[in-house]
Amino acid sequence: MPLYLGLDSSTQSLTAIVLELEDDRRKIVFQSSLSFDKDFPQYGTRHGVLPDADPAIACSSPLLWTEALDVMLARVAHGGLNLSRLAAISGCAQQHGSVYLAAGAEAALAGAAPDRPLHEHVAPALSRRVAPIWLDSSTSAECAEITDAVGGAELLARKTGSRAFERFTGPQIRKFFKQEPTAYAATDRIHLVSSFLASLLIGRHAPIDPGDGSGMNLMDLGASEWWTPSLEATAPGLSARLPPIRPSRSVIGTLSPYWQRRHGLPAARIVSWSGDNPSSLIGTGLVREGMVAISMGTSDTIFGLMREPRVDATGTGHVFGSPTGEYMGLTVFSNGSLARERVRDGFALSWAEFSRALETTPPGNDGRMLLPWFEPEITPTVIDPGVRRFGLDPSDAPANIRALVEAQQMALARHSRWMGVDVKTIHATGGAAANRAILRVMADVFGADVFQCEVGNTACLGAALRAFHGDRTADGESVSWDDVVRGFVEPVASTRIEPDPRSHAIYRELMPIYAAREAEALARM
Ligand code: XUL
Repeated sequence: MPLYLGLDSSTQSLTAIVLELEDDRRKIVFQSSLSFDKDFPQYGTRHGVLPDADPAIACSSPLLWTEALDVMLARVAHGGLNLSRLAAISGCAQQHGSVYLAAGAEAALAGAAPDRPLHEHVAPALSRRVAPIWLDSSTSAECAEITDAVGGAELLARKTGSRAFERFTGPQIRKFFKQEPTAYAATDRIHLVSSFLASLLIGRHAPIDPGDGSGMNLMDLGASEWWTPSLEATAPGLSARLPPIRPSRSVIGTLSPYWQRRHGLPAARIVSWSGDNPSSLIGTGLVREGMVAISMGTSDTIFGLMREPRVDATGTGHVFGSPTGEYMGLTVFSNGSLARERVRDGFALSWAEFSRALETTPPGNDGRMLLPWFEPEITPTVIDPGVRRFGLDPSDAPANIRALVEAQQMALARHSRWMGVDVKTIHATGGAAANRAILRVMADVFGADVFQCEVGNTACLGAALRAFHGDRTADGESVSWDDVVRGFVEPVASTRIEPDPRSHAIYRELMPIYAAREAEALARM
C-alpha cells in the first residue's frame, strides 16, 4: 500500500506524519515532532524566534529549518517503514516568512555532498542570514508606502486578498531592500518558508502555491499570478527574484539524489508545499463552504473555505487561495499560545490548574475583562503591546485566566463576522484544542457545537493528504476532495461540546462591551 509523507515546519517545531492510504484503507503509520528551541539549542531561538531587543522584530534561521528537515528525514528513514512504498511527499510551513538566496544556491543544492549535512551547503548560499517571520510587526512604513503606490488599501485588498499587513512578505521584502540594498542586490531568489523547504527536497528552486502566495500582498488572487503594480511598489527587480506560482496540486519534482544517498530514501514525488493555514483547511476537512475551524497554536486562527473571494471590507481578515483551487477566509491573532503560556507561567501553574481555573470561575467572569495584547497584535492591529484590565486584580490567577480565554474567544468571534458564515459547528485544532475547558468557552461564546479533530496536527495531516491528492492527480485520476479527506478528518462525535444557552446569552451581552473597550483602547493609541 502506498505511503504519503506530510511535513509541517511551524513557528516552533517540525512535524512529520506518514499515511498509508489506498481506497478505503487509511491509517497513520508514523508521527514525529522536533522542537526548534529544545532540539536545536545552538540557534538560541525562544519559541522559534531569534531574540531581538526590539519587540517588533521577529526573525528565525533558515539553517535551523534546514537542519531540522535533515534530522526529520533521518527519523523517517529509520522509522521501520517500508519506504520503497513512499509515493509522494508534501509539506506546509508557517506563512509569510521569507528566505533570501544568492545566485549560487541552485548549484549548491544540486551538487550537495550527501555525507555533509545540508545546512552546511545552504549557509554560503544565503544572501540574508535570517528570515523575517509572521510575528514581525516592524514594517508599518513599508505597508503605507506600498498601499499608496498601488492606489490605496481597498484596491490592494481587492487584488491580493488583503490590505497591507506588517508580517506579509511584500512589506518585509521592501524593508530589506531599503535597509540592506547591497544584500538585496546580491539576492537572486526570494522564497517563502514553504517553497524554500520544497526547494531543499527537490534540489532546485521550487514554485510557490497560491495558498501561500496570497500571504505576500504581491499576488493577483483571481489570476494566481504576480501582480505587477504591487511588485513595482515593493522593490526594483522583484519579479526576476520570485519563483513562479503553480497550483497547489502540482508535482514539482522528485526527492533529490542528495536525500536518496544521504538517508536511503526513494525518488518519491514532491507535491507543491503550501502555508500551514491552507494545509490545515484540508486537514480539518473543510472542503465545503459554511464550516469553520479554529486553530489554537502559536497563532490563533479562524478559517473556512470560500467559493468566491469575498474580500473583507473592514480590512481585518484575509482571503487566501485554498489548496482545492478555490479560496479561504482567514483571521489571525498573534496572541495565541504565547499569551496563554505567559499567563500560566506568570502564576506558575500547570495546564491542569489552568483548566481548573476556567472550570471554577463563572462564564462572563462577573464582568471582569482584559484585552489580551501581551505581544504586538495582528487583529486588531496593535503595534505597541500592553494588556488592559477592567475590574480585574492582576494577582487573581483564576479570574485572569478566564479573562484571557474569554477575550481570545470573543475576539475570534467578533473579527470573523466579515466571512459571513453563520457558525453552527467549529472544528477545533492546534495544541490548545486538547484543552476542553477552553473549548467550553469557545462553544458558549460562539453558540456553536465544537468538535475536536482526531489528528492533533491538522496542518501536517493536510500536507500528507495533499501529497496523496497530488500523486493521484498526476497519474490522471480524478479524486474528489471529499474522497481525499474521508476517514481522517470527520469530527469525532464523542468530543462534541454543545453550547450552554445561558452562558451564550451572557456572552451576547458582553460582546458589545468588549467591542467598545477594544475600540476605546485603539483610539487612545
Ligand atoms: C497566517 C499567520 C500565522 C502563521 C503561523 O496569516 O500569520 O497563522 O501562518 O504559522
